[in-house]
Amino acid sequence: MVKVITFGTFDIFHIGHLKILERSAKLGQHLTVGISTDALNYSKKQRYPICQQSSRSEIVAALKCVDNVFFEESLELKREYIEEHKADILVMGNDWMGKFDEFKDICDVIYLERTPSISTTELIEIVKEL
Ligand code: C2G
Repeated sequence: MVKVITFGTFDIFHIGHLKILERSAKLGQHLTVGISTDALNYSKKQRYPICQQSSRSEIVAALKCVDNVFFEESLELKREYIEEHKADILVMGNDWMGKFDEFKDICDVIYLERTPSISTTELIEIVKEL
C-alpha cells in the first residue's frame, strides 16, 4: 500500500485545499494530513488562524479522501513525521517548490500545482472589504 503524507493549515477551508487533498490521495492508497497547530502558525506568521486547530482538523478528517490526521507541532519535525507515518510520498503545493527536497532520501517528494485565484489570505481580504 502506497502511503501519502501532506501538511497544511487548511484555515477557512476552500476549494484549493480540497483539490490538493484529492489529488494527493490519488497518488496512493492512504492519505495522512499533518494539520499545522495554532501555535506553529503564530510562530510562523505572528497571527493565529481564523479557525482553531480542533475545527480545522475535524473538517479535514471528515473528507472522503483523507484517512488520518495529526497535529504538526513544528516545521523541524517533518522527517520524524514522515518516518512515523511510514509515508512513501510527501506532497506539497508548488508554493513550497524545492523546500522539501532534503527528504528525497526517505520518500518521493512531489509538488502539485496550486489551484489558481483562491487563498485564505484573499478570502480574508474580500470579507474585510464587504
Ligand atoms: N493550496 C493549493 N491551492 C490554493 C491554496 C492552497 O493547492 N489555492 C495548497 C497549498 O499549496 C498547501 C495546502 O493547500 O499544500 C495547504 O495550504 P495552507 O493551509 O496555506 O498550508 P501552508 O500554510 O502552506 O502550510 O508544514 C508546511 C506548512 O504547514 C504548510
